[in-house]
Amino acid sequence: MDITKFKSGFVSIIGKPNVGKSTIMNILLNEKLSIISPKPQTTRQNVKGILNDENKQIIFLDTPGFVKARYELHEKMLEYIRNSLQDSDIVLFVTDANHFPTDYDLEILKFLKKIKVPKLAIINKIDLVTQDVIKEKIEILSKENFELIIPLSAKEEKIREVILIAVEQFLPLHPPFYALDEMSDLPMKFFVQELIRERIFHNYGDEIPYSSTVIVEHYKDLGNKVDIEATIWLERKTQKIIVIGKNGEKIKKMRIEAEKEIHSLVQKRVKLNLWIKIKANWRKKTNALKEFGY
Ligand SMILES: Nc1nc2c(ncn2[C@@H]2O[C@H](COP(=O)(O)OP(=O)(O)OP(=O)(O)O)[C@@H](O)[C@H]2O)c(=O)[nH]1
Ligand SMILES: [Mg+2]
Repeated sequence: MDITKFKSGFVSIIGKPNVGKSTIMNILLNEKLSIISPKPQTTRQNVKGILNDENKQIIFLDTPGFVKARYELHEKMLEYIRNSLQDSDIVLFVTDANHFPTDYDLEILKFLKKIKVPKLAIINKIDLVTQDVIKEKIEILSKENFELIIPLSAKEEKIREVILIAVEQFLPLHPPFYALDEMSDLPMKFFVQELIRERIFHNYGDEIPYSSTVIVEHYKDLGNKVDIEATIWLERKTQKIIVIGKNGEKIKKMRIEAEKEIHSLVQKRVKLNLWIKIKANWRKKTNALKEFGY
């Protein structure tokens, strides 16, 4: 490693909900670090993912989708976005070819005008539109101050190289910020909590995913297996009945899926015990949000 030629920096991934920010970060890292779901507002906190090789270390920050703050939880989510931008060397603005430009896109673009670091735009989900539509979106974005505009589909694996080559051009010369074997600075409990939350997003409709949050109380590594105790916090008693389902079948299906996901992550047998508790209107309460780690 030639330290004088080493490049390292922070790359914030910013965009409205559901455009594929987390999907793209996972592809870049070759690892499922950030949870993904077809529903908007899946990511609620910044998820750091570190990419290491012989001549560079890129620290990606997946952020929550930009929303209008309707709950205190949303205020926190916006704070995560602002924090990520403070440290960033490069901004990766992600949008979708099938909806761009929405009001949220325009608001983010307005906000990004003030950010002085190099900005790259990704138009994701081009698999859902025609060539003409892609051209039209590129034209709109070319009026903004982006170094590069990259139309792509995260459904195609080869996009990894395309994005990495683009990012590397703007990465500053700097020694690595983190140990070269680190992938994230977040604890295992965080990833387990997120995988359970992901399964809630996939298994329940309406307000359940939004009214729920997960706390991992115990994560015991027993060598060849892990024992986990986690609580799903909901806002109302009626939601508890929905989450459990007839004869407990809904929650059982969800738990088994979560165990599978956690197994892929830790490569050990997983025993997951789930509890359900209620905290009325936790999304609007400062103390509850703090308690739940937001
Ligand atoms: N058709 C298509 N779907 C995609 C593409 N990229 C991502 N998706 C899907 O879009 C949905 C949202 O993806 P996420 O990665 O969770 O989006 P996000 O921007 O992180 O969303 P938030 O965390 O809610 O802000 C998922 O169902 C993905 O599988 C793409 O290129 N084409
Ligand atoms: Mg996300």
